[in-house]
Order: sequence, then C-alpha cells, then structure tokens
Amino acid sequence: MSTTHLGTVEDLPKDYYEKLVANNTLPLWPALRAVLPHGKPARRTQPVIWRYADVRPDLLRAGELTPIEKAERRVLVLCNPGLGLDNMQATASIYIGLQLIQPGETAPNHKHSPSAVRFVIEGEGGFTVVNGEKLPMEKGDLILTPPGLWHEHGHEGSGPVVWLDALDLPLIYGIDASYCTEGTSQTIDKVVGTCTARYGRGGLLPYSALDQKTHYPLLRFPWKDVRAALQQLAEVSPAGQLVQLAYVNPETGAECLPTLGFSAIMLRPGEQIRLPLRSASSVVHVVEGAGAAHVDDAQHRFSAADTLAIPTHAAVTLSNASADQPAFLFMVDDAPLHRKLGIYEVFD
Ligand code: GTQ
Repeated sequence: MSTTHLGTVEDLPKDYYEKLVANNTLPLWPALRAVLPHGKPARRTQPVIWRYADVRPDLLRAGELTPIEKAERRVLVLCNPGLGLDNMQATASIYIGLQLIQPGETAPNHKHSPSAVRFVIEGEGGFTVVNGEKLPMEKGDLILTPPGLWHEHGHEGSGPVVWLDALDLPLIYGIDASYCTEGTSQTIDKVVGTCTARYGRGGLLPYSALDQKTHYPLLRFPWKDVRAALQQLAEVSPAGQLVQLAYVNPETGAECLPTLGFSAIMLRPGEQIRLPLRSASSVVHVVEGAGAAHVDDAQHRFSAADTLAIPTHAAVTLSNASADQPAFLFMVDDAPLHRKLGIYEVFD
C-alpha cells in the first residue's frame, strides 16, 4: 500500500506551524515523500561530463595565476551542477579535482580524515610520498593516500604534471568529520618500488603477510600492469561480458579503501556494453580511446581524459567508437560505502 495524499504545511494552522519552527521542530509528513521517495532515490546528481579540453587550459592558467605556496594544492574541482556548485561534489559522496604541479614545486606534507587517491592524467616526473615511501606517478597510475596517512607531492621532471584526485570528502565533511593536520616533510625510509615489489603481483605475498597484515599494503597500482591485465582478461572473456578489474587490497582481496572503490574497464574494439544497474554512484575517467556513454536519458561522447559523473541507480551503456582499438576507462565508485552500510544493490 502506498500513501499518496500526505498532509501539507498549508493544511496546518499558521500559528501552530510557526510554533513548531520556533521550537526547532518540523512535521515529518509534508516532507516524508521527499526524503523517502517510492521505488528509487530522488537523485540530484546529474550525469554530467567534464571535458579535459575545456578544463586543461584553465588548470594551466591557475599555474600562472596562483603560486603553489598560495594554493597548498592547486586544484580545479569538478562540481556537479545538480548538487550545487559550492559543494564540491561530483556525485553526492565523491569529490573529484584536477591537480596541477609544475616542475620543482612541492605540495606540502599533510594528513586528513578523508580518503584520497590520485590517478595520473599527464606528465612525467611527479611523485607522492606516502608513509615514508616515494611513489612514482606515471600516466594512468593509481596512488592511494588512505585516511590518516601523511602525504606530500613533488615534481622532478619538466612540463606540467596533472592528475585526478578522488576523495570521499563530501561524505566525511557531511558527517562533520573532515579535518587535516600539517606536518614537516617526511623522511623517506624505503627504497623506491618497495610496496609494488612486496605486494604488486596478484597471488603472491611476502611470506610474513600470512601472519601479519599491513593496514594498507599496496599504495601504487602501475597502469602498465592494469592495462596488461585487462588485455589478458579480455582474451578469456566471451563477447558481451564486461571486461572489468577491481583494484583490491592484496592481503584481504577486499576493496583497498574503506568507502571508495576503484576499477578499470576495457571496451573492446566496437564493443557496446551495459553496466550493471546498481545502487552506487560512480565517476568514470577515460584513460585511452573514445566513445559514448548513455546514462539514463543523457548521452555524452567522450575522449581521452574526459570525466563523467554517474548517479546512483543509473542505467549506463558504454560504447567504444573505434572498430580496431580498445578503449580503457578508470572508475571510482562508492560501492564499498554502500556495502558497509548494507544498502548495496545490483538490480540486474
Ligand atoms: O593532494 O592532498 O584535491 O588534500 C583535495 C584535498 C587534493 C591532496 C585535493 C587534498 C588533496
């Protein structure tokens, strides 16, 4: 049974309603259907696309206008218009920014309660230091900066380095739990390549990991490995099956951060494929290739380095525009959060 005729504010005596408000109270029933709509969420998130060709010149200009010392992090935030441009939300739970660092610049050491990752878009010579380990940033690499771990960025190459930041900031800020601590530069106490050497091969772990788990063992996922793994997976996947790899914690096999999930998708030449319709929201970033995305009633053409917001409960079809080259996508979602909350659903 569904109630369709709930009482409104206008049904109530004005003085009664004003007294409720004066006492910091409200009647639920006029607003009940807004917060508990039937069947599926009332989504404010729009399926928007941010084209790299539009954002890149503005980001490079920020490099001229604002010295790094005046920015701490030189970032243009991708804001979903459906969620209010001031709120720094690509989807309701996911923050996305494009960060620029120029040669010789450093983004100082800090740690914070939100979880963050970097996904490298262009440039060579960038690095992030996490937990005393210097992590090289090559195009397409995923670098984790888990909640509460110190991290700082630098650039030893030439030309601009740009990466995509994904954070659970809207969630952590929304529960009044977002804060940051600044620190002096970290002492690097590990050899470059340590965590990928120890944990970077699926199915193999340092023997000691059987008895002693590390909280966040693998902090860098090189794109060259992900791309090769996708191609291998594609070879054994029948046509019509989505070629998608999850980035996981190699010790547990579970998602690598508490709230945000990461995956990579390969669209085979000419492939058109539906994503499972599910409760989670996501952001898709184009690593390589071009194509189109149908998201509910919207359609967007995409090309390399574009970024697309996908609302919760959205029907998504992706297609590769090339008949002879694969396309590669990186996806951030809030599925780990949904799973922890017990609200994760796949509808087909
Ligand atoms: O690089 O640590 O886009 O702390 C927003 C907040 C990047 C970072 C962002 C941050 C960072």
